[in-house]
Amino acid sequence: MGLIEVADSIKSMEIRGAGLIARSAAEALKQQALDYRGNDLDELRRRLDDGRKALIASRPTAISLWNAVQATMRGSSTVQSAEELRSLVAANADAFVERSSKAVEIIGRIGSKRLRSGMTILTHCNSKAALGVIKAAHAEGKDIRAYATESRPWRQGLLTIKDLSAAGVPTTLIIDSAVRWIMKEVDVVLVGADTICSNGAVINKIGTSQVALAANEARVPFIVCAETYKFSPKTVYGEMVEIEERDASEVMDPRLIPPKVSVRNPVFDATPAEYIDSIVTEIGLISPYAAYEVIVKELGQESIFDIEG
Ligand code: RUB
Repeated sequence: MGLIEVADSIKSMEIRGAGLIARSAAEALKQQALDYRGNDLDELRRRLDDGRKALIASRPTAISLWNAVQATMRGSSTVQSAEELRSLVAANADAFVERSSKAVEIIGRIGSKRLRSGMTILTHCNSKAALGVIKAAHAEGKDIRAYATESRPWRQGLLTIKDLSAAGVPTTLIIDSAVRWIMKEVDVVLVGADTICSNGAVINKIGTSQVALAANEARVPFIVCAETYKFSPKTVYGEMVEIEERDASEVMDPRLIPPKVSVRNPVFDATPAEYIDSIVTEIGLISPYAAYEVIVKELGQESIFDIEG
């Protein structure tokens, strides 16, 4: 798949989930670099810059995508030749993909310590990081079960139940509006993240904040599972996270919308830090209020002041 096809597949959600879109973007930039066989450094820079922009524009909310592109292009402004740039981009992309995949495993190991036999977990949408925790606990022999929300309109919950079923975890599917009713049977909520802001707010699939409210009311711990490249240097710099609104046709057939009626389809929302018990990352289990430190330590002070594009 060429870079533009990858960007299109991210836009159309054939490639989805904040971790996977980040890894796919890094790999697409690597391929773009390797596909250019010439020796013109400026030409290769132009191609990579166009590619970088197309990837970043493909989905606006997940900072994982932006962080992946930054990590892949790191150091590229100082290279002296096209060959050097090709090798640098390829090595950066490989390192990012390896680190990202390892992070999901480590999050599974750390997060599973918070799950005990007899627990019921509720998860929303389809997060590899959150499901990794549930699957790790199950693989360790813990007798746990899960509730998965449907996650309208895309119904990513159907992917979640398939994944948990394949791992052998007893799982029940519920519609999104059943969350508050079911919460009295739930011991812990585990969700993923697309972006974590410097003030500890977590941006994830639409409906996540409602799940957090219901969990808070029922005194059920709400835990976020996220790799450190889901933390946003841009928010330290004061930027607001753009919440993607997708086409209304994903919610209902436009031909059936009655006159005077409009349909909106915001696909992410923000859960404030006060509703979040903890965030499981590959560098450990942290408070949402430690988000700033994670950004500085893991993504580097310079990432905060180098936010072009
Ligand atoms: C997916 C979603 C997931 C996060 C984290 O939204 O909100 O919870 O991306 O996923 P969409 P992961 O389906 O719109 O991409 O843990 O797999 O990175």
